[in-house]
Amino acid sequence: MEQIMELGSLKNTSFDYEKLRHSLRNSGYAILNYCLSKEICQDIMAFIDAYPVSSAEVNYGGTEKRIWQSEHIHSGICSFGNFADKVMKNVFSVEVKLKTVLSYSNFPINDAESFTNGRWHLDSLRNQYKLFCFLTETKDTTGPLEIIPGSHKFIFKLRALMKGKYLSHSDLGRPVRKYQRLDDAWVQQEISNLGGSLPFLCEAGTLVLVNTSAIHRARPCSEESRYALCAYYDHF
Ligand SMILES: O=C(O)CCC(=O)C(=O)O
Ligand SMILES: [Fe+2]
Repeated sequence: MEQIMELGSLKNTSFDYEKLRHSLRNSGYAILNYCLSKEICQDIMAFIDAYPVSSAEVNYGGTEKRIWQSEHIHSGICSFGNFADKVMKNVFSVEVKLKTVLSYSNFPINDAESFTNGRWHLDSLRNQYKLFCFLTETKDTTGPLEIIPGSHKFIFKLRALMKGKYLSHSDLGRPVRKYQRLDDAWVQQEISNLGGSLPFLCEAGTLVLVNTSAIHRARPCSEESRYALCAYYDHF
């Protein structure tokens, strides 16, 4: 926190944690507005752009660039990581240390079906949390993170499991489970049943805490770009 203050990168540190907990419980996410300044967002974006492609993970035909363990490379990202740990402590009343901060950028994909379909997934069947920071204003067309609120609830997961939508016999011994790439047609039905999906359309510098056992995806980016940070945590 002290380091963040020194950097002058943090705009908003006072949150109604009870309200955040309530939103997480009921909807599977919580939004923390106006956390990082535009300046620090731009500085981190410049770092992502300058980072050699050869050392990054590249996906979606070269349109996604991912830098793992980036908190060890850039001091502003390190500060974000420290702040993320404090947010987790305040929300969950547990002392946790992040596993990594992923820094990444997305540019428009060509609309090959393999890049647009099959994106809905869960990270885990058990409750698990990630803290995202969007470094650019996110719009419908820039590939926002999208969640199906309510799909994190135990009863929803149990029903999906019983219908065989999350696990299948053939998952045994396979690296990818069924819930890591859900059936798009089934997800569309559940979106109607649960009252819609929610793309996070927000100002640059906004943080979103997500229970990633809810159904979610990165919507394909079709225009401009999206830059983000994501603090990863183990189950706790
Ligand atoms: O990039 C995104 O918006 C979401 C990616 C995702 O599914 C994840 O980090 O778990
Ligand atoms: Fe995910």
